[in-house]
Amino acid sequence: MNNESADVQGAENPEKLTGLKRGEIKKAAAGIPAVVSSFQKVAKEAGVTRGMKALWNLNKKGGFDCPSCAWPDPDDERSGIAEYCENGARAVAEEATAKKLDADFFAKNSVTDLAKLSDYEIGGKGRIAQPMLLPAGATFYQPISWNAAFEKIGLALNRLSSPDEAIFYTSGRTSNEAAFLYQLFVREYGTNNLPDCSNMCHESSGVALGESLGIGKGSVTLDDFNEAEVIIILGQNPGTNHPRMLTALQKAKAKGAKIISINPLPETGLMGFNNPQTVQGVLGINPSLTDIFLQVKINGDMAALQAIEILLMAAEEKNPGSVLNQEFIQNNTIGFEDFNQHLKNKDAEDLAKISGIPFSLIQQTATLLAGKSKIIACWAMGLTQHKNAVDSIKEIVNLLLLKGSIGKPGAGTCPVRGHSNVQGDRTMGIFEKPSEKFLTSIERNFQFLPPKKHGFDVVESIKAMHEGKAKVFFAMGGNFLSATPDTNFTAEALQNCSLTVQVSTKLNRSHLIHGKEALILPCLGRSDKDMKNGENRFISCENSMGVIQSSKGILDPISDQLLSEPEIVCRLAKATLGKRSKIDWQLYTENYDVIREDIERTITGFDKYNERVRIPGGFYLPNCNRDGNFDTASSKAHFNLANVTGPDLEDDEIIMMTIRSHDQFNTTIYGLNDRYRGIYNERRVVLMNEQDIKKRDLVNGELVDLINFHDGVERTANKFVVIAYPIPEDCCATYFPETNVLVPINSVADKSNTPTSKQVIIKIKAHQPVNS
Ligand SMILES: Nc1nc2c(c(=O)[nH]1)N[C@H]1C(S)=C(S)[C@@H](COP(=O)(O)OP(=O)(O)OC[C@H]3O[C@@H](n4cnc5c(=O)[nH]c(N)nc54)[C@H](O)[C@@H]3O)O[C@H]1N2
Ligand SMILES: Nc1nc2c(c(=O)[nH]1)N[C@H]1C(S)=C(S)[C@@H](COP(=O)(O)OP(=O)(O)OC[C@H]3O[C@@H](n4cnc5c(=O)[nH]c(N)nc54)[C@H](O)[C@@H]3O)O[C@H]1N2
Ligand SMILES: [Mo]
Repeated sequence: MNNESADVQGAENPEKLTGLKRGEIKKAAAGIPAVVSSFQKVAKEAGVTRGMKALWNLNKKGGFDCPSCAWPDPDDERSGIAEYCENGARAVAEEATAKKLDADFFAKNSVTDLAKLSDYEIGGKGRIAQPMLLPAGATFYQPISWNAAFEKIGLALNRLSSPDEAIFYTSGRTSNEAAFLYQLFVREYGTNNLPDCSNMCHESSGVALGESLGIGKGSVTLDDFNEAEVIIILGQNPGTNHPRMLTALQKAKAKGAKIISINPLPETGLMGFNNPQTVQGVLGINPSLTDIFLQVKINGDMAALQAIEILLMAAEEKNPGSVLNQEFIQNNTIGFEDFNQHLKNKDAEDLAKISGIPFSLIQQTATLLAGKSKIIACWAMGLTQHKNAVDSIKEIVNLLLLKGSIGKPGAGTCPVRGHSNVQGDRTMGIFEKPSEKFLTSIERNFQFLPPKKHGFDVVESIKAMHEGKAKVFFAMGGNFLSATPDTNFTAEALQNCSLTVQVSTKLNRSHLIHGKEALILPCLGRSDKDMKNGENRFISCENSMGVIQSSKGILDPISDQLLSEPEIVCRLAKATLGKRSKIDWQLYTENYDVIREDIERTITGFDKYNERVRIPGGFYLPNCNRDGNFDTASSKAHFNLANVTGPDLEDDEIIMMTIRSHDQFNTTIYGLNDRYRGIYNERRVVLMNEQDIKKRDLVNGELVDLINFHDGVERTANKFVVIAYPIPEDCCATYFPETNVLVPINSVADKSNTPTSKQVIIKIKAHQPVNS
């Protein structure tokens, strides 16, 4: 597995520790320290004036959409003072940084030297300022003109024996306009190889919701939070990853909603929140958010949900009509009787035990839910990145269906998306398995025959490159090497390619672990002005709740050699397809309205796109569930029958979840602290239960090695510090991407093929220094 030449994890000595300091686990998120911390970060990176200008326009109507997460802005309040959070400000600081990497920088720093740095150090280098080429065999990137770069890619693509030998990845920050053009180019070129970060993120939600409810997106709007009676939050850490959600939760609570949190960790934001925008928050008066905390074992969610459902069904039987919404079930669902029978064969107490949650708390939860009818369920990566993720999410749907909690105000599904436009990219057709309907629409509107054969998703792409079946890798954003599983295997896959191309804002490890030749194409970010013919152009995005709104950058780009993503796609298309193309790519680069007109013609829900996107606050896309309809084959919602399954752990095995610290955005590491969890200055840590530490004859603070053994391959991540933490037994947590080396390429979720990043079976042993 080891490839000597690749420093795939960073640092000559990837096991370099930075010096752990421990503090208290915080009782409440945000508050004044968060505001101070965000201002400091922005001022340091971008300078005071540039930084404040960016913050002032963040998430403001007419301003730019926060690049950090996909949580929506309040429909009514998206004006006046900007709505932003500490981590949104940090994401902006990263992008608005005044540090630029030009030809000089690359002439001084070889690829090998840069690869020795940690991800934190690489991320701190700055924005890429001009297109760069790494010629075959070279160790230094060299400047290249945009024309020469496009010509090189076009040649490489046209030289392949089939378009299916190329892979076109997308991360989730790409605008609707860029994404639509990108998939159009890729399909006219002739392949559906369009993997995206969704494959590693909410794919399981899309599959589960599509099959159960007929639409792969969530049904709630932000207003529903104001009417909800109960909000269940599973496998999500909003205090860090969607901080603005805490404001919505706080408002909901003020209106009487109860909050149930299901998580192996007592996450600070869910426990309490000092809203910096309220007087109480400033005074540090901490209203607890969670009413019932169910500290589930990793992947114990389905067991917990089924136990709750059994109790609800039993209560209904005792007192018919008092607990379940029989009318809803009768009129809108199929499979209820089978579901009822299925659960009758199970025992709630046994299930509670499997889930790790005391039965009394399961009973308390069922009692609460029995009397309520407006329930919202929110979830994120703690649910989607498991082998049985699709079934677990369908179990959430089962619960909502029992209560008739879909398609009415104050109730519904809320998969909380990650990247700020990951949902929009899918709507635009970034998908390796496009529907017939979508392809027909492309054919009708653009007079070419798009390929029908499904393409590769992320995991399939890695395997295809590894086997030599795919040879050119093109990434529209992201950091493929570090975000994907099985880092060493993925490194070999990328190194097998004849050409790897990264369209990027900032330097990352995917620029350093590369194909025979490699290109970096620097693009404008969300906060940058996109000037054309004297006009600053806007693009548009879709948030987690299906609202399309415009986003216009306000900062002067750090270099005049950056291109917008739509422009990059158009020039790539021209260089590759030339006269073969049926499309006027030049026109798109001149005027983004033309792109939006073509989106409107091709994709449902975008009527009067150009007009409505200019309305402050944007517009909602249609959502069948929201209207009480289910676009399944039967036109009904489906109950799903699943059985709790889990890995049988050997005595010395433990389940590891790979999570985000407070100081990172995915593979971009802002800092070395995880303030809310009381962990400072170190990322190579493993959070363990006291009993599990004892059982292995280890002690708090000891150095350990982590080992995974899957498919006959040993994967190791060495030198981590043990942290005793309130996490259930047989479970441990580490940070992503440091432990992606341990996530087996073949360990994926059923149906969605998502890597099981929250369910990695490992052994933990006292650290063995190399050469000893
Ligand atoms: N600041 C910041 N914001 C971000 C990101 C970031 O990296 N930094 N990333 C963005 C992206 S792309 C995404 S997808 C989202 C991710 O947002 P989250 O999903 O909140 O991110 P994770 O850190 O992966 O957290 C997973 C949570 O699930 C819990 N968990 C793990 N396994 C289980 C389980 O089996 N059951 C249950 N019930 N819980 C479990 C963990 O304890 C943790 O609280 O955030 C987005 N926003
Ligand atoms: N073990 C483990 N692995 C995981 C996860 C996990 O929880 N555990 N989470 C998964 C999830 S949910 C996701 S979404 C993926 C994330 O996977 P990716 O989206 O591939 O990774 P990011 O770290 O978000 O990408 C960061 C890079 O994007 C580039 N970038 C930033 N903004 C822009 C822009 O506007 N345009 C362009 N072109 N480039 C830009 C910068 O160069 C930056 O270095 O990781 C997945 N991997
Ligand atoms: Mo994500």
